[in-house]
Amino acid sequence: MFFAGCSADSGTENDQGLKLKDVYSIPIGAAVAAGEYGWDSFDTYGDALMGEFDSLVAENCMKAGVIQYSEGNFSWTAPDRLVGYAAEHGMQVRGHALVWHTQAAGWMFTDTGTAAEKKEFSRSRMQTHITTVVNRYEDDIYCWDVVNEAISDSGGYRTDSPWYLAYGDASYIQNAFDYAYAADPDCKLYYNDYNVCVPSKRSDIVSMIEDLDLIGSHHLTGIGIQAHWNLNWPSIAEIQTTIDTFHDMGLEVQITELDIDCYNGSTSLTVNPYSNYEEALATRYGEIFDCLRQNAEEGKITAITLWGVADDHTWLDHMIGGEYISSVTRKNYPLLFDADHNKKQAYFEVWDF
Ligand code: 9MR
Repeated sequence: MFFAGCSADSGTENDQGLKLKDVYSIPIGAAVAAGEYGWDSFDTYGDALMGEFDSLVAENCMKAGVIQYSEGNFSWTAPDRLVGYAAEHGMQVRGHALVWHTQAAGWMFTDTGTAAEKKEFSRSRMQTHITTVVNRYEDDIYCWDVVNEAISDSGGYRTDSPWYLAYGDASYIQNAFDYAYAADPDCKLYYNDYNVCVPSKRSDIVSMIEDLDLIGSHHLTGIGIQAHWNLNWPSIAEIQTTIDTFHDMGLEVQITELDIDCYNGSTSLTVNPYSNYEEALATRYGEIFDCLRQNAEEGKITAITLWGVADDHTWLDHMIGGEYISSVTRKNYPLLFDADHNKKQAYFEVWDF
């Protein structure tokens, strides 16, 4: 069901008591923290704001190095809280992420032994990890980002990933999908990446899917387009080409980590006020959601997830010109709710069609 004709100008969505999740028939989600690292999205935002969404993904608490911080020791508290909240509020949950070079569990790798022993050391730990985590949330999680960011920005596989190094090749990707499928054959299994709208990286991802036969032999269901975008990039045409490329391969496509860097990748440390960006951000969200709505109607994308709820908690505050610097804070305004949890002009643009 699509609420064609909804308009923020007429206040339609407020009059009808509708929420963001009512804009389209596909789930609209947000990345949340469930207490890990001291931040709790549910307590911070409350049910009213969380109720704008009908899908959740863990910002950090389900990543390998966080959820299984040492061998055999799992940190279930935050992920259990997340899936519990979702169940209580009728929300879907995306799983993020089983195999990734960042926030990986260091103990899954070894420096000792022959190449074959190193590979087996990591392979068996990957299998146990995926089996344990996917099994536990079999009834709660409908899709997993099985492999995250395996392609390098400079071309080809990310060969400095600890997973690639442990295996000596990209076959860890095939294993990861096979183990996830074995643990829950009904789960949708995704490959997730950023910069997917860069033509060369997009075609590297296509090559990976074909070379590793991920669709035919390893249960790949879909592609997650992370969508860490900015006010100017990528073009709507490039977004459309990206969606079409994977849809034409027979894959599901989801927008998995949408946010907009108002500084457009600049390295300047100058903090500008939100008012500098309010209109441009609203226009940008408007054109992006016009595109995504069209693709949702055509069945080409099956979910949209924002990487956060409101501007008071965003990784982009520390992302300076492509580099994450935790010691530096440059306030950014990438989401649909402001730092005080009010709806931004961009929020209303999402409704304006
Ligand atoms: O938002 C996450 C941030 O809190 C973590 O410090 C960071 C660690 O690398 O990961 C961030 O989330 C990333 C996501 O898991 C994968 N795609 C890129 C996201 C932003 O870095």
